Amino acid sequence: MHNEDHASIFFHSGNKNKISEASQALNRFHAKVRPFDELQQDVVVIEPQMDEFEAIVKSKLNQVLSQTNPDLKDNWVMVEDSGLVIDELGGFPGPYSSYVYASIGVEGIIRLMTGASTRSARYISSLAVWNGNEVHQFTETCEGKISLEPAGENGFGYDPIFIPRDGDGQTFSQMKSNQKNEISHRSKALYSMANTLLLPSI
Ligand code: ITT
Repeated sequence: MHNEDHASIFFHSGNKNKISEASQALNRFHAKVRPFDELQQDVVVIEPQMDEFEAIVKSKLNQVLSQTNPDLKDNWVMVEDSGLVIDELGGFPGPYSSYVYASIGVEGIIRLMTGASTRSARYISSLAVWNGNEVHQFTETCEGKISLEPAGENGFGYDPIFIPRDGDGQTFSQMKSNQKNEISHRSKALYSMANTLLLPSI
């Protein structure tokens, strides 16, 4: 059978990095992640301004499902909401990570952290998936700290300033993508899903 005929997990996200990380993470479970755009291109998601990742991601999934026209057959639909939570900044940027990254960037965060008494932080990934019957949600974190200055070229977003606790002292941007994927918040949420649900497999 041709690959395209197998059931897939269609991931709706405007962030290509998220889609490739998810695809890489679920490879070992023989599940195929494809951009939702391959199914339908005119779905518009307005990210609600809420404090809870779980509530945001639920809204995102409902918006996608209510606009989905093609028959999903055995395919699944997934969305994710993630962000960086910095203790010294009272949890900022949290659910506003995407907006804050676009406005002040990693340099802005480093400036805000000048003189900080603690640099502890965590990434959070919350995902919601429709498996044809019901919605399941998974949320995981990746503990770490904010570096003193940006370092590395890989990854995306806040990766140049995030040093995961379970790594070797390098920022996510200094690591190879498979090193990040072993311990990241996103992979952990995806692994929780894979260990709980029987994924559509290739
Ligand atoms: P979609 O909502 O369309 O999926 P997005 O990039 O806007 O794409 P979010 O609203 O979930 O996604 O915002 C998450 C932001 O948090 C993201 O843009 C990054 O700035 C940051 N972020 C999340 N996970 C990250 C990671 O693994 N590495 C670096 N930055 C991350």
